Amino acid sequence: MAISMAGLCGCSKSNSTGPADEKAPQAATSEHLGLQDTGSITSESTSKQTQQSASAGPNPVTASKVGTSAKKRESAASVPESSAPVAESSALVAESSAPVAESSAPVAESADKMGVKATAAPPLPKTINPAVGIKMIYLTGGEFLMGSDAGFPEEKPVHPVKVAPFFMDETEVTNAEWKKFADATGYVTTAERKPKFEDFTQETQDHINALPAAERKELFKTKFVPGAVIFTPPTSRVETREHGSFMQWWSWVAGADWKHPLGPGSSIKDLMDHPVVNISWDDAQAYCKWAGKRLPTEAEWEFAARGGLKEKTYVWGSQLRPGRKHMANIWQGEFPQTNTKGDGYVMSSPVKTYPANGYGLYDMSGNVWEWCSDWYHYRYFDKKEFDNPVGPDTSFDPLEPGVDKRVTKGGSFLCNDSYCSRYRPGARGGTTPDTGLNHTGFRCVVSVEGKAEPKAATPDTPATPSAEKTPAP
Ligand SMILES: [Ca+2]
Ligand SMILES: [Ca+2]
Repeated sequence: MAISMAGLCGCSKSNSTGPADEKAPQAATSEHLGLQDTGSITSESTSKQTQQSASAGPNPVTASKVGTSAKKRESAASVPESSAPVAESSALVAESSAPVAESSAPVAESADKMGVKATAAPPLPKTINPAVGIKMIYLTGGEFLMGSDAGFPEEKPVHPVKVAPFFMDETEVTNAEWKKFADATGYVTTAERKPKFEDFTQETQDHINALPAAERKELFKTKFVPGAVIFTPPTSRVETREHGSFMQWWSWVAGADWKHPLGPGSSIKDLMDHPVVNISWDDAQAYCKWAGKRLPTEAEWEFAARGGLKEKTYVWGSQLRPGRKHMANIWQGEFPQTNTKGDGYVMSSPVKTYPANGYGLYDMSGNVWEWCSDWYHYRYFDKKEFDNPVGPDTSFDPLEPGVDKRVTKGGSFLCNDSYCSRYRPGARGGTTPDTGLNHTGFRCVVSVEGKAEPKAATPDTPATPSAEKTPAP
């Protein structure tokens, strides 16, 4: 299935009682196509979600709404210049960074602040495409404690993990950087392609085939068109805890893609330094190949996000707003209908707007979710894999059995402390790899030449179909 609501805010209050309540349903569901009356695309569980969300009244995007949102975003006030956060621990601090072609040391400066001796970074691998303009930060690797025992069940247990040295992009890949790739290769993203009938599950295909001819024709004409899944705030208060309620703030928008982040009428003209969005995992993989880089493993991503801090709640420490300062682009106000824009942005923000973490990496919390290379399995941490883990061989999310997902990390501008707190480094998300969403982007890593590298990339398809039953809460 080419379209999924997977990896949506993916959140609910942290005091939820069980897996089924903890994340917004992330289905490759029929709602995206307005198929509420025509059946489920994926699973039994999806079918239930469809019924519930249909009764809750999905909130379709209109052209005028998209235009309004785009305007709001363009006029968003910028956040005051902020200084680097003070790290709380000196452990595992990266030494230096190296831009694409040369080496410099902005992170060495931050290491010095923490009283850690800086060491020279090895050269970047020559395989990196010289056209790429994103500076890379060298991370020495090492052991850290992954996950969070205070978070959602899928974040547990905290367990020691070791990662090898690697370089990571200083920022999320921006629209300007993605444009270089698109211009050089002519690559067409998932969101720009017309979904194919065969992309859908057999159940859905059968259902569509059973429709009256006229209805079927209309469906193909209006819904089987390129697009992406876009956040569309409801105009009135909604019950976020209700199962399937996420459909009230997510809509399939025809014509939404990386160049039109909110759909027709929106543009990236004034967003070139914002993270590229509506990029599927498959798209990110294509970019990585062109750039001579790769997606980070979940372990690498979390190691990097923690910035040398040990088991801290946030990538900058223990307090959400130290000194009342906004440390990341998240959501203020009552999600999803009211955003007070306390941090300056309702939607994405320019990369580097908020302070870097202890390793000199920006937006490791919030702004946009970031793809990792691993398959998502909500109980993967039970295996406690230690040495350069690359994720499970199979994917499983109890909310959507049968839907294979890749890991996303870091949360987004939609994450709210009162509803979703997945901007924490231990938090995890999962999204189907062929879905573009307007709160999801990515950044790349590259291994150090001659050093150990995570074992072979995880397979394109999980080793076995997801057949696990949803466990009892
Ligand atoms: Ca914000
Ligand atoms: Ca991010």
